[in-house]
Amino acid sequence: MKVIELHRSVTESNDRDAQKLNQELKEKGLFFINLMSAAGSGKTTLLSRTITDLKDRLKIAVMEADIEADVDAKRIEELGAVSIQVHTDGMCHMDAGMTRKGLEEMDLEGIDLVFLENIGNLICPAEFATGAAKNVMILSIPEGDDKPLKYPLMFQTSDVLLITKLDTASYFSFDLDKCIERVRYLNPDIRIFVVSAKTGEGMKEWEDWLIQETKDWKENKDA
Ligand SMILES: Nc1nc2c(ncn2[C@@H]2O[C@H](COP(=O)(O)OP(=O)(O)OP(=O)(O)O)[C@@H](O)[C@H]2O)c(=O)[nH]1
Ligand SMILES: [Mg+2]
Repeated sequence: MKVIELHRSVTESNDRDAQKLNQELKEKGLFFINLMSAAGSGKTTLLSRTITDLKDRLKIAVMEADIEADVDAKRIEELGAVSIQVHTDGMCHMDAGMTRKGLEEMDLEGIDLVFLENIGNLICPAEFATGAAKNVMILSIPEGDDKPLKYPLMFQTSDVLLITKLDTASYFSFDLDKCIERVRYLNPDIRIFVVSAKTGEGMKEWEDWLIQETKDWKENKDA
């Protein structure tokens, strides 16, 4: 398992670095998604299920960012997918320069889609662009339907929201309609999928979206 130590990028503008990386990835036709959520909301579980379900349709690689450990990258590697573990020197987010370094260390030959599993929290990752084509976030049902009120920037900077752990809905007083209304107030254009990575419910819609977006990104690579 490859583990890379990264340090804060010292550059004038993270936004500019992110834009440059985004453009380069477009030229290569490599679709790159920044996956964000609170710790333990189910990022690695969702990625594992997605990789397994799509193994005959998309070649997926994962960059696992954590402050310590390599357990998540090992979980992905066990599925036979390309993965790398990066450590962020104690920082609670990835920036564009760090992301670029991580990507450079990965063997991306033949890969269609790369996920960055960002550090688990709903605050810092939302403040730093990574160069990703799409920002995707997870809110799991046990976290509560009030999270859009408390962490609005995360919901505003995401292109897609996955409401997960649907199989646990009967144990929590999570008002799905109210939650979606709060999210749409912050971000009317956000795409929402309601899923369970455990039972597979709703996963097909999310996976169809991924297949289509990866294809569109590739086809527009010279645009
Ligand atoms: N019931 C249920 N449990 C889930 C689901 N998805 C994830 N979990 C559980 O939630 C816990 C955390 O899942 P992870 O995938 O490790 O979460 P994570 O967001 O990657 O965690 P960090 O990387 O530590 O931030 C595990 O016990 C999973 O089994 C789901 O859809 N339903
Ligand atoms: Mg994880």
